[in-house]
Formats: sequence, structure tokens, C-alpha cells
Amino acid sequence: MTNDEYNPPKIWKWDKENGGKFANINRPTSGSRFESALPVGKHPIQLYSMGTPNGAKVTILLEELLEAGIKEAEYDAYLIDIFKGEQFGSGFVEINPNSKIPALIDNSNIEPIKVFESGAILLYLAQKFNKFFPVDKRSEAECISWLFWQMGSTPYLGGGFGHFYAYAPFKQEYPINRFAMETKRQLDVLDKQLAKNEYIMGDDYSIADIAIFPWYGGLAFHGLYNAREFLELDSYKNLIRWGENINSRPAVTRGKRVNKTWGPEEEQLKERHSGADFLET
Ligand SMILES: N[C@@H](CCC(=O)N[C@@H](CS)C(=O)NCC(=O)O)C(=O)O
Repeated sequence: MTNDEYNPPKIWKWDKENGGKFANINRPTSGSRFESALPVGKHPIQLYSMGTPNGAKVTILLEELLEAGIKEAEYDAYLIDIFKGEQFGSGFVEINPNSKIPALIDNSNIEPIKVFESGAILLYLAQKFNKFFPVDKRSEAECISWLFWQMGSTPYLGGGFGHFYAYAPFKQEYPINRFAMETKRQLDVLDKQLAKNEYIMGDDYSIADIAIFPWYGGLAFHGLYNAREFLELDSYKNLIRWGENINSRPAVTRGKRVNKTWGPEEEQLKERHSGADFLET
């Protein structure tokens, strides 16, 4: 592959060695690649995930629920190492045919309930426990709108900007320009919303904040794509104020550690089965 202008052939063919970071993981087909049963722990909620921003959304919510005293939110979190292709094991694919973390099983009912897509998992847990989700219909609609905003917008940040800026085999001006502009537009949307509100939806912390923080806070505080300077994150003052506030919550600190296998050792926790796991490492 080169940086020259591309003339698409009549029929697209998969280039296995496209040179991008993580290029060896994906293929143009879906489905399981090998037999592998998933482990099951002692709690009703079983999470299969990794400590990426999409994974952290769910572990932050679970830790917040526990912090709020909801003991039924106790969970086992098993690592699915996406860099080793564990998302293609048959047990994982049975929960999520899309082979992407996070995925969750709730065994607290007669029949297990399977949930995939991080936004769906946040909504499922917030409604199950009636927490971090508004009670009146107007605010509920607003919360769902921001949740879907995150789910619809972030692929331009991650799959667009992050891919071409940090993972592509060489830097190209056209896609980096296009997705940097879109990412900055999204940052401005958030900054303006946070100029009028303490949290995304007003005075109350909700799953909208929990969905948005790991990505946009990740750019500001966690070195995501090493792009803080390039995107001038510090100029989004309201976003920074909101992010610092969320970043200082103890449940957020714990949630970010779960299923994380890189970075400083004290910020990692490969598997989580109880609150004591955070103290042992
Ligand atoms: N829309 C999905 C996206 C999930 C996603 O992209 N997960 C990534 C990690 S952040 C993954 O599992 N990648 C593995 C792969 O692409 O094979 C969600 O929010 O749950």
C-alpha cells in the first residue's frame, strides 16, 4: 500500500496486510473463529470486556452503582483481549454477533439476558437499577438523545480521526483534516452544552456523562491518540472543568482500571470479582 492516489478496482478485495495498527484483527466476515466457552463467576452480572473507552463506560457505571449502595450491581468482569482475537471465540460471539467488547450477561432472572453495544448496556443497567437515569419523560428523552449522540458521533472520533491520526500506516492530510474538523466540531458541541450545565443534562450526573467521558475526557486526560495538543483540548474550558470533576470521582478511578492491561501497573486490573480486587494490586 502506498500514499499515492487510489483508483478503486471494479470489485473490492480484502488487503490482509494493509499495514495499519491492529490490521491483523479484522476480516470482512463475521462469526466465531474458534470454540471457546466463557468463564462464569459468582455474581448475577457477568461482563466480558477490555479497558478501552467503550469498555470503561460500563465498568464506570457498575462502580458508580456500587458506590451508590446498590449491592445487586456486584459483577464479575472477565478480560476479552481484543488484540489476541478473543472476541472471536464462540462463547463471546453467542452474546455479541458483532464481536466487539463490551458484552454482558445478566443471570439474575430465570433466563439469562444478553446485552451488547455499550450504549445498550448503559441503558439496560440504568433502567434495571433506576439510577443515573432521569425519572421524568422530558429528561429521559434528553438523556437518551445524548447517549445516542455519543454512540453516533464517536465513530468519527475513533474510527475516523483516531484511526488516520494514530493507527494508519502513514499520515494523510485529507482524512486527518476531515476527521479533525469533525472531532473539533463535536468538542465544541459538548463545550457549549457544558457552558450552561454542570453535567451533560443539567444538575444531575447520568449515563450521558458516563458514555461521553471515556472518549472526550480520554482525549483531554488519558492521552487518547496523543492528540491533546493537536486538537487544542485546553481551549474547551467547560469540557475540561466537567472532565476534571468526573475524573476525580472514586468510582470513575476504579471503573477505568477494570480489564485494563496497559499503562502503569497501579492503573491496571485484569479481572474484577469484588471491591477487594482494587486493594490487592
Ligand atoms: N458500538 C460498539 C463499539 C464497540 C467497539 O468498537 N469495541 C472495540 C474496542 S473499543 C472492539 O471490541 N474492537 C475489536 C475488533 O474490532 O475486533 C459499542 O459501543 O459497544
